[in-house]
Amino acid sequence: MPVTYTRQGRIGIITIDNPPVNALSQAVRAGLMAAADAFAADDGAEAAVLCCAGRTWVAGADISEFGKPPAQPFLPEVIDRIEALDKPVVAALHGTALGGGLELALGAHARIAAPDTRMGLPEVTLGLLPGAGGTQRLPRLVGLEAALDIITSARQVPARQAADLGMIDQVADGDLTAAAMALAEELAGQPPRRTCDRPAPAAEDAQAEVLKAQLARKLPGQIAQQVAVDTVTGGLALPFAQGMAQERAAFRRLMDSPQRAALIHAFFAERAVAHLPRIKGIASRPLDRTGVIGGGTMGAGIAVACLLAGLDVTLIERDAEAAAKAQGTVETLLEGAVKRGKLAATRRDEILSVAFRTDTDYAALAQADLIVEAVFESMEVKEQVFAALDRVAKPGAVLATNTSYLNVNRIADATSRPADVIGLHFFSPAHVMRLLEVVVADRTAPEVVATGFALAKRLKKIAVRAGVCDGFIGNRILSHYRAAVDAMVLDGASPYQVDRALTDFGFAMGPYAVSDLAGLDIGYLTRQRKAADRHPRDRVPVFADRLYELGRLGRKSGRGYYRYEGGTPQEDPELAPLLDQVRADLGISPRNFSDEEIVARTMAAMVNEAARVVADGTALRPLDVDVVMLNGYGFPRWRGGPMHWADARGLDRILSDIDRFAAEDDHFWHTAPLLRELAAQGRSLADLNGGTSA
Ligand code: 3H9
Repeated sequence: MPVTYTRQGRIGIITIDNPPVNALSQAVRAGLMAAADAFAADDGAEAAVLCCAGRTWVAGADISEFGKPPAQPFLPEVIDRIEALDKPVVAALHGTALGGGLELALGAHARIAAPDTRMGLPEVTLGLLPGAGGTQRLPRLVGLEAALDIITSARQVPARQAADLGMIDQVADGDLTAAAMALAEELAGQPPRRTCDRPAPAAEDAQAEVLKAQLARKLPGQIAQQVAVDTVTGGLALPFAQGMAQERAAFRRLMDSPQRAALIHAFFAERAVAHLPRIKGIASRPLDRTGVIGGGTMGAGIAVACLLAGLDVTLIERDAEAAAKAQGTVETLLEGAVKRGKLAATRRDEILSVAFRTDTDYAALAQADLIVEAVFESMEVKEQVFAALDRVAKPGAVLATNTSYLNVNRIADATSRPADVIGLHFFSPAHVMRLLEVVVADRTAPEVVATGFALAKRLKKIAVRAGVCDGFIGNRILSHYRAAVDAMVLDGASPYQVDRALTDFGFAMGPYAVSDLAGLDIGYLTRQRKAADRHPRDRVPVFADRLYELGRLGRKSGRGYYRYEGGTPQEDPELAPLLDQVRADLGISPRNFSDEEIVARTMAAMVNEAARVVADGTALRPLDVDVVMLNGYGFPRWRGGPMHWADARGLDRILSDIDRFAAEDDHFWHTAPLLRELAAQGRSLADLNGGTSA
């Protein structure tokens, strides 16, 4: 029984107990209806407390029911039933009161919350809007501006702020249940204060249009926020019941949208990546004391990520000067966290005096539980570092490399303890980016893998397991679609058009703006490294080499594909003649590409390589690829990731695109056998997301 009704004196107690997060499944909704009836019929009860067992108040509707046929009773009816009761109900909140959970509380007649409770309406992050009265009840409690902010930003409001806004009546100091019972005693016998009876704030169309325009600029392509603004403001001009009907209609429309399907796929995929059969039930090793080798951008970022998570960090540099520089970088990054309000200044001081130190001697790592190497990307250098670590690290220490493409098996061979070696591929800036590829080498021990995942959890990052290959999941796929993009530029497309077409598709940045940000030297050095393995038919982006040779290294030199006078990127008229010259030298007659073709080629290349990455086990499932591309490569979340996008577009259409492109270049374009097999069997990539034994 997920919902129970009991009574203590003259106070009825309705308890929801549906682990892990008390989601409002059909059984909970039915249970709440029955409990409301029981309370109404209980003549001994003059008020009730509605509370939740476990770690949190209701965190929302049961998302796993979305996309399936809806089952009665529907949540708005359940909340209406509670609100319509003629005896007061006090909602006692703790943990996270989110979505339908907060809406349930808004339908109660009073709200009290434990001090660390957080409340919000995050539905827009799932491509939805609050569909159980949130668009109509919240503005009646907190006013229009605050309601629109909370609904469109999806932010979680802390309890004290919620009390100041009028969202809740009280913050409970001390025991929540006792405080809720006391409030119920106080209200017992009084008529219930129904939120729906409060006057609606006036809504101004002009204000709504300004907000919608701001949201369209900030979140291009996303529809839920736009519909939410219209639903809040449109509904407030109507009587409550009609406002609710309008909300319901808008919610249903969004429920049927591909964006909703994509965003909910992303939600569950980000949780599924942590479920690995190979480490189920395996305890991780300790990871309180960490070591970082190398204090460049990456090493310092990793150190700061660990420090912000409360870990102890010793950072090793080659000499005192480099160590002082690394110390400075770490201090600057921490200062940034203080400025952004993420870290108290006193905590920063404490971290710097107690938890962080630099050293030039590997011996300082003798007690470290986990050591991450972030030195120059060269196998020789890494082998030396790991041989040295092997000499000083304590038995059982996890030895991790942050390489972004090198063979982790070879790095492990440099030690006498390959079972302790793993790849932990952070993304730059490491203290900000949420993705962590956990690269499992042939002999990595399961508890070392479990420690990689435990570290990610501690750092509040999303870990995805990857197999060993050049570039692992993300960079391998990137280098393939990047080749397709560069080939288009060789054949006549402008880098600016490519960037525009792909940002219009929804990417956070275009590939050439990304090159400028990363520095053109990075791509140049990669091409040099791979030059010996190059096939005569590989298309080399000679224009990128030319830019590098001209010292146009991107943002850091003020000029790359774009010019950066005053910091903002501007198209550079000198680029077109340079490209024309390169094409003439190569004997290419340039042609035009439509934006649609740019997207089709980029996506076909991405999906094709991703299918190979899944087929050879580098990624466990298609969903692992999606999580990597969403969190490390700026893929639009509302498209769900390349694998989800491929299913939505149809594998047949992608195959026919690849066949068409292969007719021109059958060296680059080879259909991944997995795509052909799935299409022939009428199956989708999502069919591979289920059980895996790896
Ligand atoms: C809504 O409410 C619509 C209404 O307006 C209208 C309806 C008519 N449902 O994240 P965690 C699972 S839309 C089902 O790892 P944490 C999750 O999959 C909803 N399952 O823990 C995971 O399962 P597993 C609006 C859910 O402590 C487990 O719980 N609400 C739901 O890091 C633990 O989750 C939201 O969008 C759910 N609603 O974070 C809130 N929520 O262990 C979504 C969680 O098998 N949830 N699960 O992988 C969250 O933001 C976080 O889960 C929360 C806990 C902050 C609650």
